Amino acid sequence: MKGIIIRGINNIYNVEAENQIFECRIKGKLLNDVNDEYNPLAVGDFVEFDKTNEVEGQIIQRLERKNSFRRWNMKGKCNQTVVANMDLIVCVASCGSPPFRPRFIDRVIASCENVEILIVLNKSDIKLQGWELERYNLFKELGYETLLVSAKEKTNLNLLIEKIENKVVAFVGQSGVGKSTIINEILGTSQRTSYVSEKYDRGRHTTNYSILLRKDNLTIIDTPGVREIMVPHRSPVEIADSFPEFVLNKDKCAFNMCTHTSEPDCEIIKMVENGEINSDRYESYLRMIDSLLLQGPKWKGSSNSTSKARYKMPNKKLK
Ligand SMILES: Nc1nc2c(ncn2[C@@H]2O[C@H](COP(=O)(O)OP(=O)(O)O)[C@@H](O)[C@H]2O)c(=O)[nH]1
Ligand SMILES: [Mg+2]
Ligand SMILES: [Zn+2]
Repeated sequence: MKGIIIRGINNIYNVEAENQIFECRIKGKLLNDVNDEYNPLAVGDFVEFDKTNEVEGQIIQRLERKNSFRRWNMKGKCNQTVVANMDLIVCVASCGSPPFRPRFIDRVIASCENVEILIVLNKSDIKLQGWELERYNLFKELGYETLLVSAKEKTNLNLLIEKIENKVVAFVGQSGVGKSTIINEILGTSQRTSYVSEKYDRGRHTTNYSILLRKDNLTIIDTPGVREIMVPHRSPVEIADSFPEFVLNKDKCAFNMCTHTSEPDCEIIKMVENGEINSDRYESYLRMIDSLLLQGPKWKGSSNSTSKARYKMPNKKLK
């Protein structure tokens, strides 16, 4: 039988097939051809499984992925797929509590492989001001779709629904930004919410596994809140390509595969220096490149780098 993984906890996967949910395990210890990741299966994966009884099964194979959202797993020192096969990533951020963190959004964008992205800024009842507002507006100028909502005051949730109808969408973002609250509002579910203060309770999350939820023509995957996100193991050039303002100007760099870090005659560095490219975006990029170094030598032009998928440019044209 074929089905889709809607939840996975401790190697037990809930697989939806023929309007029914089967509790499945992987047949044997390993899944064929899948061994270079922290987890062989993620929510959104299509699998083939054998029914062992009316409600249980054994997973034999993971079917080909059309895309994925991955991050670097520090503990496992390898890439981890958070969600597979979505039509849209909804990156949720908040105006405050926790503070607006644009560099987190930059990293989410760089972790998407072949997926479109919608940036949702929640908690619009708290006002975004000054440089934070400018930095948020920059995403729009760069061509990203953005939407300001408040789950608490139910502002613009109808617009959000319009943008995600008839799609499989994954909500990702820092813990506490309001992912589960938004999802509960629009699906009428009752996922656990509330933000455990990072200061007092590091590492505890209210949502600690991904889950696919449906209602009518809405399909939403809620993902665990994370404090930090590290970009998956990719080449620096691929990460640079997740910055539209770099892509647009990189032809003028002296080097073909310029990483815009220390190469001579780099157009991007020049543009940062003369203020044509936002310096915080560039700093954010450099931090990602630094984090690749911490991941070890494997990424350096490595031939076993499996990621061939290209970053998807925003739809709108840059000014
Ligand atoms: N002020 C305000 N608080 C919100 C809003 N949406 C959610 N919250 C609160 O933010 C906290 C974290 O929400 P939660 O949905 O658990 O965040 P998640 O970790 O991203 O799933 C909860 O205490 C919510 O009540 C909003 O629009 N405005
Ligand atoms: Mg949550
Ligand atoms: Zn360059």
